[in-house]
Amino acid sequence: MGDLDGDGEYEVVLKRDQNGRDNAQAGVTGEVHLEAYKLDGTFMWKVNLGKNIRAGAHYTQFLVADFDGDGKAEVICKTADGTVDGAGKVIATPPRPGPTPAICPGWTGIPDRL
Ligand SMILES: [Ca+2]
Ligand SMILES: [Ca+2]
Repeated sequence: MGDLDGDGEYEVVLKRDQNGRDNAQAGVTGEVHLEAYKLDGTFMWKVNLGKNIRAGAHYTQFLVADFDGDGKAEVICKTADGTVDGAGKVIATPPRPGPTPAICPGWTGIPDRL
């Protein structure tokens, strides 16, 4: 949780994944999404981390906090080639290698890769 838009009320950021599997289990997993909602349930944005981020309970740790002190929370997470931002744009494209950390202004859902 964090105040993503700086209005003084918390929003919720949650991870939603499909067919998650631990590394001990072989096979392809589904997509991993980070989604932001107002406390009244209003949808704000979704980041689709793409097929190169493995789904499972042990993956995709993320942080929500006001890291730059401007009163609006950012979201930090891992991205990879094929990650789609909250505006529907692919932000991580080949040949940039592998998983890369990104920071996302919480009110936009549009991460910048670090
Ligand atoms: Ca807020
Ligand atoms: Ca901030």
